[in-house]
Amino acid sequence: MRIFYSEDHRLQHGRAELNDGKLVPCFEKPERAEIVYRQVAAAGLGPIQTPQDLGEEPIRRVHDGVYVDFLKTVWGRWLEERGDYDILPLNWIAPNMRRRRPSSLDGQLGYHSYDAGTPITAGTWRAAYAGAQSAANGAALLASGAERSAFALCRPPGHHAGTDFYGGYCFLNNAAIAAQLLRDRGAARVAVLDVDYHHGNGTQEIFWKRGDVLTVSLHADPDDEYPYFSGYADEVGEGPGEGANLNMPLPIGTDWASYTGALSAALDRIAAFGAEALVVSLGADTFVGDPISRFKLQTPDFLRLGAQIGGAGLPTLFVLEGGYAVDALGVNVANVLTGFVGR
Ligand code: OKP
Ligand code: ZN
Repeated sequence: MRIFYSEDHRLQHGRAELNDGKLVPCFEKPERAEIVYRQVAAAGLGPIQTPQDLGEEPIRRVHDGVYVDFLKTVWGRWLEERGDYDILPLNWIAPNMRRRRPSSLDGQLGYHSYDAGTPITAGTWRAAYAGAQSAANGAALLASGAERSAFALCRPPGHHAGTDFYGGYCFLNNAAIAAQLLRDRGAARVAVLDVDYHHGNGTQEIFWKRGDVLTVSLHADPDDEYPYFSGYADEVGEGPGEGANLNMPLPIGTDWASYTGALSAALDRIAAFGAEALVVSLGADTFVGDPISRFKLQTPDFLRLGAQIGGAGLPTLFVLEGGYAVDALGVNVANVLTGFVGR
C-alpha cells in the first residue's frame, strides 16, 4: 500500500478552539499526524512518499473558486487588518437572514464557516493544500491501476468542509477531492465510506445532487453530537443524487458488536451501487479513549474494521480524518490498514 504524507501539515497549528464556553488547546494538532506516520512506518505498510504537486485544479473541481481564493488570501488580509493571531469567526447566518457574501473580513469568515472550533492560522492554506495533494496523489495512483490501495495521511482533516465552507477542523475536503479525481480519471461510480465518529456533512453536501458518487456515513447520532444539524437517516440526496446518500446514525456508547452490523449494511449498499473505487474517510475517533467522542471501539477492533472493508474487494484509498486520543491514534489507524491488507 502506497502512503502519501507531507510535512507541511505542521503549518496548521492552531492555538485554541471554543469548547464548553472556554478557549481550550486545539484537539486537532500536529502530533496526530506525527504518531500516525511513525506507526504506519513501523508496521511496514508500504513506502511513504511526499505527494507530487498536482496544482489547484483537483481542489477547484469540488470547491467553489471564490472559497478557494478566500482561503488563500484570508490570512494576509487578517494580518494587515487585525494582527498576528489565529482567526476565529464569530457570527453566522440565522434562518431568514440572507446567504449574501459580504465584503468585510468578519462577514466573509461567517459566510464561509459554521463553527468556532476551527482556527485559521498563517499556515492553514499551505497545510490544507498539502493534505489535498496527498489525497489527489492517492486517487491518481489508484486510477492508474498501479496499486489497489493507498493511504493519504492528511492533516488537517477534510470531511466537514463543503463546496464553500469550512468547519470541524476541516478546510479542504480531501476525500471528496480524491473521489472527484477518480471520476475524472475514468471510474464511472465512486463510493465514499465515512467511518469517522462525526457525520461527514461536507462530503454529503458536495455530492448531494449527484448520482455518480455514493456517500455513506456511519456516525454518532447528530441529535446528540456534532455537527447536530446534519447526518440524520432521512437525508438521502436530491435530484439525480436521490438515494445516493446513506446516513447511519448510531447511539452514544456504540461498541464493535453493534458497529460491525452497521458497517456490513453500509458495504452491502456500496456493492449494490456498483462502485468501481472506494474512498474511506478514516477517523479513529470511534476509539473508546477519544477525548471528544463517545463510542467504544477498542484497539483490536480497528483490525476487524480494516478487514471488513477489505472484504469489499475494491480499489481503496484511505484518507485520514479525526482521532484525538493521540497516543493510541497511530496504532488504531495502522490497525485499520493492516486489517485491510490482511496481515
Ligand atoms: C472533526 B472530525 C468538542 C467539540 C468538538 C468539533 C468536532 C470536529 C470533529 N466538545 N467540535 O470529524 O473528527
Ligand atoms: Zn470526527
